[in-house]
Amino acid sequence: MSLRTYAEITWCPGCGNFAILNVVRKVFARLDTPVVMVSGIGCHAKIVDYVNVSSFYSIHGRVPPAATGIKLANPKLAVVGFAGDGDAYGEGLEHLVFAAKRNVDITMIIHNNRIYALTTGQFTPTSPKGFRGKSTPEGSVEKPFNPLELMFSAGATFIARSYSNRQKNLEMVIEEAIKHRGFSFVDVLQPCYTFFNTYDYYNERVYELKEHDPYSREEAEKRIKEWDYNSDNRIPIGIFYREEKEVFEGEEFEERKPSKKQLFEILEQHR
Ligand SMILES: Cc1ncc(C[n+]2csc(CCOP(=O)(O)OP(=O)(O)O)c2C)c(N)n1
Ligand code: SF4
Repeated sequence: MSLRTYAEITWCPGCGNFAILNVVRKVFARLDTPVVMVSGIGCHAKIVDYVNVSSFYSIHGRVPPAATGIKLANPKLAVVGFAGDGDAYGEGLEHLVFAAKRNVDITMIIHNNRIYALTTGQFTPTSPKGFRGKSTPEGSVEKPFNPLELMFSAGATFIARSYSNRQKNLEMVIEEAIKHRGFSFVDVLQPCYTFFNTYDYYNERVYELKEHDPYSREEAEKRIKEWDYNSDNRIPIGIFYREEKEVFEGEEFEERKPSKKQLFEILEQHR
């Protein structure tokens, strides 16, 4: 099952999004669970047009609430959100933080090209200091934040980073993230060939985590802090942290959820 669609792919040649698409199709084809994709707005978001599964094109920064709604309405679905770094870490940061805090069972895959690409290259919260783009022609004066550190504090129960140019690692990470019960977060280093070509930079520095215990909070914190998205340190990829914890849509939520009959009565009252 290739999961291809008739839509013409309009990403630039060399874009890191092609590898993410390739991996996502492979992983989805193996899943036992029906899957729904939810996207934000940007180059990354076009991915929903290229995979033949149910999908919802949401609005800029609002992938987590849209995905949460879908999951609560039908907990049997695997709900996978695709967002850009501008989308998830800029426009809609609070939604990402609260989805992690609630530990709702959705997966968020961030196409982190470290710019707003569709709008031709403005700086985002993960652009390095000194980044020159349309909105910072003389170089950004701000230092980036580390999204993994943020997700760790917010309560995400699965935290990973991968690189679009390491497809085997990306495949393993995305599959594990979807299978994890709870909020899964995957930051994918995805070079934008046109506006911020970081291939050489990552190829020199990226390495895979080995002999790392993702169930240890201390270990995870240490590895997460190894690269701050600004320094020239080596860049670990893989699963940094995982934890088994009660999910938002668990027993307590089920007890309070109105039945279908009650929902129809409420709708009737508001006719
Ligand atoms: C609420 C809102 N603000 C701004 C825009 C304009 N806009 C469209 S795409 C985009 C950039 C998206 O960047 P990112 O989320 O990083 O995704 P990428 O294009 O890099 O994949 C912006 C700012 C919008 N569509 N909606
Ligand atoms: S502008 Fe950048 S992120 Fe967008 S399709 Fe082109 S290479 Fe990819």
